[in-house]
Parts: sequence; C-alpha cells; structure tokens
Amino acid sequence: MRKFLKWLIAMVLVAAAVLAAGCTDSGPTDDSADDQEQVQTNEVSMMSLQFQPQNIRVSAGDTVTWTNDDAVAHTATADNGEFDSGVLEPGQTYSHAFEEPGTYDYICTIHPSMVGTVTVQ
Ligand SMILES: [Cu+2]
Repeated sequence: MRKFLKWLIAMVLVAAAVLAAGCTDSGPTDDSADDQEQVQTNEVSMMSLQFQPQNIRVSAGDTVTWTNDDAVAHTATADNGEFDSGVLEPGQTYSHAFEEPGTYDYICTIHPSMVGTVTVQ
C-alpha cells in the first residue's frame, strides 16, 4: 500500500510538470502571432477577453463594427478619443466610420489588457 501511494504521488507530480510545461510553451507563441497579424476586415469580435482580430486594416470611409460575443461587458475606446463604444453588454454591437487615414489604438476600459488597432488606409 505504501508503495502504491508513493507511485501515485510521483504520477501526480509528473502530470503537473507536463501541464505547466504545456502552458508556458503555447502562451508566448500565441501572443507574438496576435501582435503582428493585421487582417483586412471591418468586423471585430470581443471574445475571451480579446479583440479578434486584434489588428485590422480598412479603407478610409469604411465603417467598423464591434460585436460583443463574450460573456462579460466590454468597450472599444480609442486612445486618441476618435471613438468610444461605451459599455457593450454581451450581444450588443457598436459601429464607427473612419474617414481619416491613420492608425487608431484602442482598448477596453474595463479590461485595459484588451488592446487592438484599426489601421485606416
Ligand atoms: Cu473588456
């Protein structure tokens, strides 16, 4: 019985080590991909505490629509004041027309780690 307990504890430790290694492997890779990717679209989803796609590219005059597909409220708020959705409850949408070319950084004011950019060409 003692032998079995020792074996059980060893197996739990191995499982924990494998899980921890898996998390550190996938995290940074996903983040760097998100940072660089720029997608041509005018639809942004708020999902899993992220803007998806995080970085988008549109043409001057285009209207961008944000949809809260998450289970919690979010905002899309430009750093330079160009647009502010206010609080979007799950299921709500917000649209803004971009007339001037430029890069617009924005965040969710409720979750400041949620960041995105709209590049207008
Ligand atoms: Cu948020």
